[in-house]
Amino acid sequence: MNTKELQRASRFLALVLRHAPDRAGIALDPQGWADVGDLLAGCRRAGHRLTPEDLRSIVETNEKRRFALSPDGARVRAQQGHSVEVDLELEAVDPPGLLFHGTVGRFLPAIRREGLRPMNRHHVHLSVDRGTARAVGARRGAPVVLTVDAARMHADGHPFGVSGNGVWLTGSVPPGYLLD
Ligand code: HQG
Repeated sequence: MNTKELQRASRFLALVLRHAPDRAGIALDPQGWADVGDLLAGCRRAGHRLTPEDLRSIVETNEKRRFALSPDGARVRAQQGHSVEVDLELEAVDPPGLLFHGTVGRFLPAIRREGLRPMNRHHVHLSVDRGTARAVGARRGAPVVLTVDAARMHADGHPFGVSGNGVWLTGSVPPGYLLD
């Protein structure tokens, strides 16, 4: 596959492994893993002629490390960002004192009122640095970076997890923990 085909295949994999496994005619296990053989067959049926080496290359070169292969290479899953029900079995971990969330101005009134909600995903996504949060917000327009008092949230009993690709995840952020 050339670079362009790999990029298209990578986008298709994100769709299948996070949101719509039926688009490749496969099912995910409860932890979000897909059998590599089934997935590649499903990709072929959908017009993406991926070899196992193409898949490995996508997993290894993806700029956000969106996907992970199981240690034996037999299964693959998205590291975060799901809308389908999966249990990523994230360990509860102590977050850094502050975490950041990138959004856009038009969402601020609702965010100030309700706090950050996971919307279509399973978790609110938070970043350790402002730059990453700014880039996340910039997907939608002029970015606005919100600062989350993660230390106080954690002390108050809100669990946090961190995905294999370094995205901090929590169920929701009540408005009182937004510092800006
Ligand atoms: C906003 C990408 C109104 C929230 C990125 C965001 C990230 C509210 C949008 C990952 C709200 C949800 C996740 C409220 C939150 N009222 N709007 N109460 N609470 N929002 O895409 O964080 O490329 O589900 O600010 O890099 O933008 O997919 O979340 O704007 O890591 O790998 O509702 O997706 O990674 O949007 O992005 P999303 P996100 P990938």
